[in-house]
Amino acid sequence: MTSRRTLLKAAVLGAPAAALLAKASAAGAALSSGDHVPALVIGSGYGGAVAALRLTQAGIATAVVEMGMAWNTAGSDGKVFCDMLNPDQRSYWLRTTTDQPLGYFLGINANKSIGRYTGVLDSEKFAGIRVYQGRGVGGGSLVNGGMAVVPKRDYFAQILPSVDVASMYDTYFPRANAGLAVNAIDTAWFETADCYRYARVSRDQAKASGYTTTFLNNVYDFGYMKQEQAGTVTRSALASEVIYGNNYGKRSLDRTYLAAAAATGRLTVSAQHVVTAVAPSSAGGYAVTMNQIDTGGATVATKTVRADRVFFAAGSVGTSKLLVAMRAQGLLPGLPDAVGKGWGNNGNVMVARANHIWNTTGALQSGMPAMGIDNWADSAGPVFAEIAPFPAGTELWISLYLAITKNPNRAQFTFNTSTGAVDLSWQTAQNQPAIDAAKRVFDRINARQVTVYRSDLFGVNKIWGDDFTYHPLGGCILNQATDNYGRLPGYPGLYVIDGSLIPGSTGVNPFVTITALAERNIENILANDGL
Ligand code: FAE
Repeated sequence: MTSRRTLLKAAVLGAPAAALLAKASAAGAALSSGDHVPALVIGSGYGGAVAALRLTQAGIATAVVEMGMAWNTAGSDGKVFCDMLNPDQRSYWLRTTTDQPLGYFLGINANKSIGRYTGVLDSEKFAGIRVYQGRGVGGGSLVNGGMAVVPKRDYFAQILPSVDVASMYDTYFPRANAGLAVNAIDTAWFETADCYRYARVSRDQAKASGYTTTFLNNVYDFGYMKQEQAGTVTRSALASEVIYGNNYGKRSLDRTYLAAAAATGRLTVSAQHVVTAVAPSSAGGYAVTMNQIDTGGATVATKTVRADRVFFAAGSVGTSKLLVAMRAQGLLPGLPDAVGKGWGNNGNVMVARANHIWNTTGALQSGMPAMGIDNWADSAGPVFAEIAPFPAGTELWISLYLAITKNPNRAQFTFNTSTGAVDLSWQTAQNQPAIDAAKRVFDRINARQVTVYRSDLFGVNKIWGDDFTYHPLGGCILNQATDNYGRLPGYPGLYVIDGSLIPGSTGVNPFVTITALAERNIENILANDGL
């Protein structure tokens, strides 16, 4: 259990550290061809940020390479990020129309034209699923809902049986929560705040239908949110800002782990650099090739640098794609068969219900969810459903949920020799177990409340948001594709340290688990690998 003291100890670094990160991410700080670095980290999400902090703290100069932008410069509207009601080019990664998770309203396509730009949210399309991912210095922390949930202990033991559970819960989960600056909501305030009316309505209906609910910790500063509700600061979570970034209030990784790494003076960040190849170098270590891109996605330079150690932290999809391609192309031919396998969507499925006219959910809704329905103990279909906002700025009587289920289906990444791309075998039909589990809960709530599903938000006459995920996990599973700490066998100095290590499911929102596992693994690597 995270103690209150741990939560209070959480360190959010202020303006000076943020300025140091901006300096470490400035164009002049980027890698040049021919550079030789002791440690190179591919990607700046949770795994990458933990690696960057612990390596730099250990005295090791570390180069982070991130394909997305640094997101530290305001646009012409004075804001770094756009909101969800007025998406512009900053919203999506290299698309000309938005691809909103809830892409329809009243059955009509609600997407908009945007300029093609290296925006902050990627909707990466595979044959049977769209995978949403953050792009930028801070990875998924820039776009996510901030929910910081520690998985259930017995479920964690099931999914990662080779990991010592006691040390995770005694040491690494608390360490992750502190590093992420996780905070708890003031539950008395929650009961009266207009912006959480939607959550109270869903909570009361869940309880009346026999379900248990639980408060969720978050990295969004709830103290700031209180001031937003009181009207004393500029609104962010209360101004429909979430999945395209938050201008205020959110303690994303660029304000926590990465800022702390920059404060050591040993960090450089090469933003807008896409790693395309990693191979052993004849000079020792590894040659890492990358394309520097402009904001239209065009390559402006190709660079190759040498690194003694390389940490793959490009996320479940990014790391798996890179490693599968390197194996197929003969650059890392000895990677194990398990690389590319065991990918899952954390059982994600979304659904919405239509409330009665007297059950208003509120025109003002916090973008940061603070409560979940916990029906995980139901062996016939475990469900942990976050009560999600629908921050449209107007009353819509909608109750929205992101259900996390125990979908056992998994998929595999493979290199497609004819296209040169890496495919993911997941089929939309593989998400049926997630629908079945969620349906048990929401059918009952609908029956007890005499309400119905909305079928106009995920398509035309489509109840379930079953063809996308926010929670890609797996593809390079701990103790299968790597050793028990993320070392890639046969390639000393190559490590995996992100969500690809987790076998497809955490039973809760995943970033605390990814962070804690990264903390555990980097500690062992620093202690044993002669760094
Ligand atoms: P991630 O954070 O995705 O970082 C990988 C980084 O690598 C990205 O910045 C990429 O741009 C970069 N990259 C990829 N390929 C390359 C390459 N070839 N070269 C250079 N850079 C590259 O990975 N989780 C929660 O726990 N709570 C939530 O409330 C929550 N809400 C979410 C809401 C949304 C809309 C989304 C999309 C996700 C949400 N998640 C949430 C999931 C969470 O953000 C995700 O599990 C983590 O970000 C994954 O962390 P990784 O370190 O694995």
